[in-house]
Amino acid sequence: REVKKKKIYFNHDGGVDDLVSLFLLLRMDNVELTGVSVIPADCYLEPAMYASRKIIDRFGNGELDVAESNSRGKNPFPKDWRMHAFYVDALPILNESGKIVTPVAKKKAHLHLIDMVRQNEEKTTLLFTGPLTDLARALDEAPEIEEKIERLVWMGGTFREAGNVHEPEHDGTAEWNVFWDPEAAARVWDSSIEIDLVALESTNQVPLTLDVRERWAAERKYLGVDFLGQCYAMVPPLIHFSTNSTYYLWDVLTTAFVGNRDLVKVQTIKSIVHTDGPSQGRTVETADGRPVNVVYDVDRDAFFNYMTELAKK
Ligand code: AGV
Ligand code: CA
Repeated sequence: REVKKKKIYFNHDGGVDDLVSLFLLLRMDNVELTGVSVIPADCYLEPAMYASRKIIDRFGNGELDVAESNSRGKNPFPKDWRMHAFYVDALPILNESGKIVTPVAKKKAHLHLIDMVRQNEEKTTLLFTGPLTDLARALDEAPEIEEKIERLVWMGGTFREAGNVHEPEHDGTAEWNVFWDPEAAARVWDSSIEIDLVALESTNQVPLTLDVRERWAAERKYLGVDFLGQCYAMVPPLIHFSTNSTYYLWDVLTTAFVGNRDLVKVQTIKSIVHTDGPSQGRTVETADGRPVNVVYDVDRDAFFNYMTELAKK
């Protein structure tokens, strides 16, 4: 029996978990990817574009193109993190064929997004795992697409005191995807789009740990599981305590939520986005703020089973 497929447009920023998310989306039989675009936030654009196109070549069915973003942020990501896209792009699994077939889209990401939303009769779900700049620009350019957006599912923000930005002139209360372009997040908050949020605290139950790595190593005879293991070999796991470089499955949880909402529990929080000063990029709960649906609890084992089973298919 045919399952009804959700139409998903995916905009990501080339991190290890962004690229793993692309792979998993291609494996979901209840999802139809209508478009993919890459924003050079937590990555460099060229290797992230190559890696995305190679992942689609290897694991997709050859109908997609990938759009480049020309968006620029306010606060650049640390270089060490942006380098990760080079490592994924260089994986032998993605370079076996020696060529890239999936084309680069003619239009830039925000215009590509507008086209894909307009083109589809059905409403599109937007999945964003980097900053919201391309969506903010799309809404400015074509505000009428709002009605054709089913919802936005975003990895971004935190409602706790401690964020993950540790930079000069900042107070540490922001999450990076908001901090890169706080005004873009504020622009999207101003829209009437339904927002599902995987915030920083939503991912506390899904750090990268050694037992997870061992599981992927043990099952590496499956090409897709080997790919997960290779990707997560590039980033530091949680061992004794969490540091600023410890890796969580931030974007993969967000992507899994699109495929299977039963993995998590959500609660609605009203909030605003700080756009200036030492708290720029902070999302704060406020009585008269705009509602967002925030993931507050994850079935950790079900989540890891879900992503690993998808990888085996
Ligand atoms: O803040 C989480 C976001 C997610 O979209 N990114 C990484 C995920 O793709 C930024 C980030 C925070 N801490 C990081 C990050 C780290 N230790 N390494 C790389 N990126
Ligand atoms: Ca990301």
